[in-house]
Amino acid sequence: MKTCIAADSSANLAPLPGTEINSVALKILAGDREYVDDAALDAYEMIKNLAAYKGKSGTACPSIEDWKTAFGGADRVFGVTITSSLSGCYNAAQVAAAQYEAENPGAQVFILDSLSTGPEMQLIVEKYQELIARGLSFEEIREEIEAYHRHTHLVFSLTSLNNFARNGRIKPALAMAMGVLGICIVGRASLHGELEPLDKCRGDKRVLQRLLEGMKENGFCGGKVRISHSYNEPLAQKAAQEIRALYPDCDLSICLNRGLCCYYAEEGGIMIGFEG
Ligand code: X90
Repeated sequence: MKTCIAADSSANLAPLPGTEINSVALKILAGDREYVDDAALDAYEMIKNLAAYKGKSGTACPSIEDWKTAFGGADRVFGVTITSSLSGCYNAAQVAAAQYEAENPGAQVFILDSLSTGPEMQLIVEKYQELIARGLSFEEIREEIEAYHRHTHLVFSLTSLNNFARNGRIKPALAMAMGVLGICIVGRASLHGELEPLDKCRGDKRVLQRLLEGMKENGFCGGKVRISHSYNEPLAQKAAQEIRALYPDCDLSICLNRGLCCYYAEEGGIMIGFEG
């Protein structure tokens, strides 16, 4: 029996040869240019090009066909998507799941709406891997992942909300209030999977303090932590240091955002997924 995991590219997963994890690319669109968020994308080049580009830009979720391809002929598929409150990804994956099951009698597909993105999705994928390795049944994995998801959270700090506003994904007034250089917005993924601002902060020190407070408010007490950032390694390292100062044995890792998260989190943004 073949089992695979499918996650859209907002999970920032690097291609993992040999493991059955398929990344489903979102797209970033700017004028005639289309950036496919796959392993070949140079996200740094993309954000530099976009910063110089004056026209409209946007994003597009994967198609139903893209999802079906990512299911890769498996008998059991476990999927996870970016929040359905901000993207059509979950909807496309759900339709793909129903079609795939109808076309492949006996196949089973479960898709979790992460109500979040980035490193919180990474935690979900890692949990799927663990549950599959334990040899659990389809139903057991589904129940366990839903239970796990009730204890995973996401906090973030963003240097700009321009691309969110540009794409109608937040109220423009919120983005305008951020116009001041050097101010970051610290927020979290709400229970409904929306961007929930917590505070406006100036300077890394205050940003870190507020991120850690946000983690504690969501019950963090030394569980697993996954950090991703848009070309802000110093801030990611400082966050890791502060977390390890409190919890020396914390299972923590850092990675770069891929294209989709880089586009919305913009250069300097950082996201922290954690167990509460
Ligand atoms: O379908 C599409 O075109 C994709 C739309 C995605 C919009 C949200 C992207 C968020 C990227 C930014 C920081 C975290 C915000 C979390 C809110 C739940 C990451």
